Amino acid sequence: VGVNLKAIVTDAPHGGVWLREINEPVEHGDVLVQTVYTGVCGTDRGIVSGSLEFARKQEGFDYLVLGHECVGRVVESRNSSLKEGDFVVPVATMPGGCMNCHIGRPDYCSDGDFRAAGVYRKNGYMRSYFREDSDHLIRVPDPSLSLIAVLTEPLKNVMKVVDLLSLLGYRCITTAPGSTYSGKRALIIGTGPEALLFSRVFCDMGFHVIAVNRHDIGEKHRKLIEKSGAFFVDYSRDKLDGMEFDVAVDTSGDPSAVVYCIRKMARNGILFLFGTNGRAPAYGITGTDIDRVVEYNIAIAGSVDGGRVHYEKALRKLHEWYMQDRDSVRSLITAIRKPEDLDVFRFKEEGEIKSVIEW
Ligand code: DN4
Ligand code: ZN
Ligand code: ZN
Repeated sequence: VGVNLKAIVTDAPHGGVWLREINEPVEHGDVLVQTVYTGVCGTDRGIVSGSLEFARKQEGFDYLVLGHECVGRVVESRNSSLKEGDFVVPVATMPGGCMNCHIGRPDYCSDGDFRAAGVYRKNGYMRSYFREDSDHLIRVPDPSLSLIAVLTEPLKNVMKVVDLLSLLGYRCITTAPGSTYSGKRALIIGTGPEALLFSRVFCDMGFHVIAVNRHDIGEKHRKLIEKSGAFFVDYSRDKLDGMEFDVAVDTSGDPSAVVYCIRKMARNGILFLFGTNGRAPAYGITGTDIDRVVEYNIAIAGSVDGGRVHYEKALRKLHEWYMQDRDSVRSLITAIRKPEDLDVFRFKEEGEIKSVIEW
């Protein structure tokens, strides 16, 4: 038994992208969800271009349905906590058999046996309907958030880093008086969607935030960064001489940017590595850099994905932003497209922050 669906599929890990009818076998899950919005990000583009080598099809399928950033509407539910018409965000990473997966934290999977919707061994959400277990669905508290809730998945990565910041902060006193981050400095490398989300969350925490890129960015883009309370600096022109940072987040995956961060860290600073770019050129780290990391107690931590708790925190954060100023959070979504517009997977439009597909 199966049902015909419209879906955006790829031939992982080789790439390519097609909109086609699929005959989906009946999946497990107590909730049937109609897809409403899916977000497109660099991961989708990497899979489509064939450069994300870890992408894999779901077992038994000759395609991978794309899509991990999603908002859907419940059309049928056998679970009392979700009812028809509710908007939901699916938790895209599915646990395997290790202990971290058992406690619901597949983002810390210790043997690689997890599955990630739209990326790794599990069909994603870029299809008209999908069936899911209610434990993997988070209810959107207010229907007016249905569009911006598509930012929940990218924002949950930021919320995990915020948790890690407080964990690593236990090493010594790293906060300002009153246990706030007021006046502490944060450096964000990059100006893409993740960088903008990091900037805004860190501003909310009281940090003085500088987001950098190695070239100038458009006026509109810069205004958006400034609206969140952060500053933009083109660090190919202004090296930020004499400035040190308590926290830095790299969203570029570029070794030269990471070495730059190390050289910019203040004593007891924490550097998060978040961006990935296997194709970026090598860049040498020096003995002086290592001396600084040691002498200054600099913590360097990689962070990937997030747990259900971070999806929930992200949704609450989006709600808070929406209540403060609905236009500024809405302006992060720069294009709404149709499933037929497959070019969105091949090109990043000038000025794009987040492109969304409406189903
Ligand atoms: P993105 O829009 O590609 O962001 C990368 C940003 O870094 C862009 O603004 C780049 O600018 C900028 N950039 C590149 N090289 C440099 C450099 N040397 N100095 C300063 N800026 C630079 O992607 P995103 O915002 O969606 O995601 C950010 C990163 O996180 C990507 O590497 C993703 O693969 C990764 N990611 C990780 C997770 C996870 O760990 C989840 C989602 C994404 P320009 O080249 O566009 O001008 O779970
Ligand atoms: Zn993504
Ligand atoms: Zn695991």
